[in-house]
Amino acid sequence: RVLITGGLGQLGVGLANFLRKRFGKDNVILSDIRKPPDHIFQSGPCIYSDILDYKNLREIVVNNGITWLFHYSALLSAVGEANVSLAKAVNITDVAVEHGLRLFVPSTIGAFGPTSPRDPTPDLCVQRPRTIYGVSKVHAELMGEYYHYRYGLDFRCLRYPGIISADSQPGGGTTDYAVQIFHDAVKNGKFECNLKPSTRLPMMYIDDCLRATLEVMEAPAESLSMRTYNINAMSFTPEELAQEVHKHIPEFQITYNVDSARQAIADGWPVSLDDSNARKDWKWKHDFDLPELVTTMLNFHGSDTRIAQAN
Ligand code: VAH
Repeated sequence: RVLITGGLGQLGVGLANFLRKRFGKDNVILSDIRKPPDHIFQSGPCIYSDILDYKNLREIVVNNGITWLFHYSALLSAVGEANVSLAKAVNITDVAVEHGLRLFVPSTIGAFGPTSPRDPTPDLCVQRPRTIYGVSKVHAELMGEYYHYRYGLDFRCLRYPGIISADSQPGGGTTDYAVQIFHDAVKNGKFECNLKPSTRLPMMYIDDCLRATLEVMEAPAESLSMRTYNINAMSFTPEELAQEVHKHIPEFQITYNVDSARQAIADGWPVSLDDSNARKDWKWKHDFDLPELVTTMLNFHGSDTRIAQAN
């Protein structure tokens, strides 16, 4: 059975729905330190644990016969800077080793920093992130790999680009603009962006992200030449995203009100990721490029009805 920590976050909800289709509703358990809203509670087993520590995680694993653990609880880049003490990693590797779990931990482009090669950023290079979020992700990568090589933990990790999803609110990240723009474009026909128009960042549609996560978890161990992989799909700027939205909503307007803290984070992140190892080892390939992303996101937000009304 599968446990997802941080299950109420932007990615946890999508991952639970995706894995429940694959493994059955009752075999995928969400846990979070926030109380699940009713519609989530009805979608399958949820555990509300007010603090995720070694003891209560071990109880959840033992009491529910967990074999796969997806550890998604984290504070994202921008909000983490406002709460450094809370953003420190919860160490779950001991529980995973003791119970022979296959452990997935998501990493991020945020695990790199301004001194990493930026375009493209390879899997193995200098990692000196300047956010506690990035530092905690490098810690998670190193701890997972240490436990793998020292104790045989079946640890797998993907460095995600900024993930764009329609059915969940952004969670305080630097790439959130690329999620919010769709809500605002359909609702108000305009959007105020908190990054500069020329800020190019790696991004990925959530369906590609969730499929990559399951594919690397199901890959035969002997096919993995590494335990932490970059995965890449597209890189775009707010200007390019706005131009693509404009093709669907002609009256759409973007304005800019730069948040200097987020801009400083974004300016230290990769422009694109070199994911050739993932493509070689477990046949990773993305499906969504920018045009498909925008069409899919706007359809989800019902922009077709808006365009129909406009015509
Ligand atoms: C953030 N959305 O912006 C997250 C993610 C790649 C960025 O880690 O912090």
